Amino acid sequence: MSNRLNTTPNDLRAFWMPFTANRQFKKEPRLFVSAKDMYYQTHDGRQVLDGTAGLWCVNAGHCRPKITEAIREQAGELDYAPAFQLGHPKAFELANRLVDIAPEGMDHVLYTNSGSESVETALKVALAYHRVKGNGSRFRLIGRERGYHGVNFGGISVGGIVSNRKMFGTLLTGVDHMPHTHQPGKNAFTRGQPEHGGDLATELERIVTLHDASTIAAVIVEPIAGSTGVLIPPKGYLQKLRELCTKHGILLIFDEVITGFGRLGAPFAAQYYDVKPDMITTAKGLTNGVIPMGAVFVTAEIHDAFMNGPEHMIEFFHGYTYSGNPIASAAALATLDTYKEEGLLTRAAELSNYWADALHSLKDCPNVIDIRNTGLIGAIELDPIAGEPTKRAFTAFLKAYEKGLLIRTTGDIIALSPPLIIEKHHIDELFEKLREILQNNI
Ligand code: PXG
Repeated sequence: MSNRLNTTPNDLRAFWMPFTANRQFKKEPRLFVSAKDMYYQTHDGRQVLDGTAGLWCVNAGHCRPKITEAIREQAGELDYAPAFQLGHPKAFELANRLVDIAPEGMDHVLYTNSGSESVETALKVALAYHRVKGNGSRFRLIGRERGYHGVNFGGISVGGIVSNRKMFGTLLTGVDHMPHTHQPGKNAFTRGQPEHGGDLATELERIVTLHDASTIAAVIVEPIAGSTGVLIPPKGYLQKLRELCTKHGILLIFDEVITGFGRLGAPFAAQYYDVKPDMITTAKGLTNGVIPMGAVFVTAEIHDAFMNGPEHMIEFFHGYTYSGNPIASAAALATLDTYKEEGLLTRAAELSNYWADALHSLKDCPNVIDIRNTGLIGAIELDPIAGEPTKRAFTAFLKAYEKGLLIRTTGDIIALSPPLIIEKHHIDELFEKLREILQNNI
């Protein structure tokens, strides 16, 4: 007898949803059916202000005509081209356009389909780079507690979120972690970079002393840790990491999957903080979240190290069926055009003071224990309900959705990252709604 679910088209059971409380959701579904600019429309006909740019990705706002049109046209002109040993013009054009806005020296791009794949790609490039340079003993990868680098095995190994790791066996070997930099006791309610914690970068020196630099390939960090609740780097922290990596011949990878493409008011966090990594991983805002695509930026030095041996030989044994997919490339080109035409890669810098004022005005709401911000990112940390961690923030999420506001929560932290087209009146609307929710003693 078949054990198939007796499904009808609107039955919700078959789809096992990602990072979702499936049973709660399916009792009270929340579906978006359309979107335009700053707003979603729900299945029950309500407008919801997008306070999170989807999942940190819709930087230019929703259903932007240029991007929609580029996808439509590309689908009718060249739908797919093999990615290995063949190409198509837009993938090359896009790589050049990306290199143009990247920090100086980031001269080459490898394509992926997601942030998780960008991370795996960067970690593999790091290991292979040392090997082609004759330093094959550099096999260790260093991440950080509370780091999020996607959900594949490399990413969860260097990542520092216990629930994303504990179910999945031994993970990658040869991985170590630096401590995270979140010190709410010392830094609560800081605007921008916290004063305390820059010295935590010297923990890398301790790890180097333990393992020896000759065994370490790369350090990977998010310049701002997003998924674990918006942890802004303390003053001097990233500079110190750079200094130590250079001193010990270790590659520094910035995972900019959320900070890339204008979130902080510069194209990349590397530019915003004026610290140059050896690789940058990206996805999300690359195509405005519309088509899955990621990119890994590497320096000429890394790229050139592989360009040896007979010319008919593949230099790097890695890549995806959809690397540089034509429709994704067209979407990304149109996204970059939109960012450029509307000044979106630097717009967060213009709005960040207004944003910070509105955000920090919630300081007096009940149960708010910290507020932090940079660019168009904000976080409100709530005091967890005793014995019921995450519940207070999840309640805020549900109430916000009812009130027509999309927020994101992680643990008991509310994270905000609106589309970069946000106007001041949207900022007012967002924080008025949030104040009403928080004042109600959730
Ligand atoms: N690195 C970083 C720094 C990320 O933030 C990934 C890698 C993985 O990307 P993909 O495309 O494989 O999902 C991410 C993803 C949130 C949230 O609300 C953050 C992410 C994804 C979904 C939700 O904090 N970041």
